[in-house]
Amino acid sequence: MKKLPEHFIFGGATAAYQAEGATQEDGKGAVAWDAFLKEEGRFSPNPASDFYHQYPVDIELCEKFGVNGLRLSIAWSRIFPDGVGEPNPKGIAYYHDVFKQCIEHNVIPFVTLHHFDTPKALFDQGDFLNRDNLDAFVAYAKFCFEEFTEVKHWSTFNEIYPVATNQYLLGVFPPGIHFDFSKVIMCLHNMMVAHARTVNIFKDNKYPGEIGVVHSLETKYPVSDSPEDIHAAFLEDAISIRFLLEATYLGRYTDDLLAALDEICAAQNASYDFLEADYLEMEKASHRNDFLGINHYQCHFCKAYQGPNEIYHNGTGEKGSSVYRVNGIAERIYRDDIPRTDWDWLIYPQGMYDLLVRIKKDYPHYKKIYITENGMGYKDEFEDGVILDTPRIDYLRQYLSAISDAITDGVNVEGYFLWSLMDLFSWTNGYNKRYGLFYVDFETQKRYPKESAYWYKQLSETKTII
Ligand code: BGP
Repeated sequence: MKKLPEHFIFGGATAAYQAEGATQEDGKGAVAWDAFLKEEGRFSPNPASDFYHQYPVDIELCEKFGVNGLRLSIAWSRIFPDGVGEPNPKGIAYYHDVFKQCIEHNVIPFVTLHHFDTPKALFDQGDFLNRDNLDAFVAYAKFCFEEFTEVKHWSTFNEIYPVATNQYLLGVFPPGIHFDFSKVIMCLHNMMVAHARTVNIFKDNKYPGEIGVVHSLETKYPVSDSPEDIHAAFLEDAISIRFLLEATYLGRYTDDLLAALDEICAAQNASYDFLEADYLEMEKASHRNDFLGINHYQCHFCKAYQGPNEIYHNGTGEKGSSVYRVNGIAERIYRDDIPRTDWDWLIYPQGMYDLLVRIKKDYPHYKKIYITENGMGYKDEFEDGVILDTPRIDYLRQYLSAISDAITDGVNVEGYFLWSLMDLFSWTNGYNKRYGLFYVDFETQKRYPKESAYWYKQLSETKTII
């Protein structure tokens, strides 16, 4: 039987916009999602899991079920409704109380400053493509470090790669732009600069606690041994993983990486321009990250692809409907021997192990890793208050075993945050893709522990994966 370390964090993960609801309450400023979702007309971000009012219930459930860490984000527009200017006292008081309740219940808050929810006023000015908005983010971060001194674990950004690609490649996040690789690359770079500037301020001012960044890292493999497919996997890896790890841990991009970017730009008629001053800031930060947060759910098998760009995002759970083919980079291929969820996410825990071992090998000064998200989206069935989510338990068992193996092989992983603590709103999938340990009846907002919650509780108590 595999074990996890004695002082491991068995956390649950959430994000402000996906859990809180109350998007118009107590002076919260607008975010681009409000109008985007309204226009799409598929689903509403209210009331979501009503965490804005239900947090005492959720935090109590954490304590009861052995969840000793809660990953949550601050909604920037609750603190600064327009992103900059006068802070909103009600937003500040709200988060103080959330953190207080966490601490009283022995649940450590791990706080993300930005989880896909730039205030609309700044988003409309170009989000992170606009360099002025980097200043606004850094100022907001500094304000939080000085205000919320009870927080000791900070992440700057959640998932820079999905921000860039969902906004400017897939077009499934606002502003809904498709196939614009210049914007993708500049968004990745600029957010990494904002991260570096924030880390440097945190360290220069000696704020207490630790700081890192959360990256979504989906391991890439070639679908065959052909040199073309191996190169396709290399390119997919370069833009989605290596770019961010080099920015984080080297503070610059290697020649190999820049050559891959140039190849992608040539195929996609794109360009980029990185300022020399950015590298100074990034290099300074590259040895100051206290941890790397990894969100990892799936991996991809890549095949060389030349042809028209074609992406179809499966946002309904209709298995087999996903399409991903990007000219000059890769096509993603499903393999019959690898199971996948109804949303076509491949269940391949080896991808988690390979990723962890690679980080230790390629960036030996990484210090510490938290798995900040992992879990299984599933159409849970609710029968008389009982939710038998056996496939989810099986998924968790496999991925936690891969983490345990990586720890045995010398990777320093100190915690795991299951996505998600309770069922919540999924940006592009709405409410039928449930992830929670706790089932939420979105009508009544009542919580019900799933079978997986009991499984996770015994894991947290025994540190043994059964
Ligand atoms: C990550 C995000 C989360 C969450 C999760 C599950 O990318 O950080 O916000 O949504 O993925 O994704 P989805 O809701 O699309 O299934």
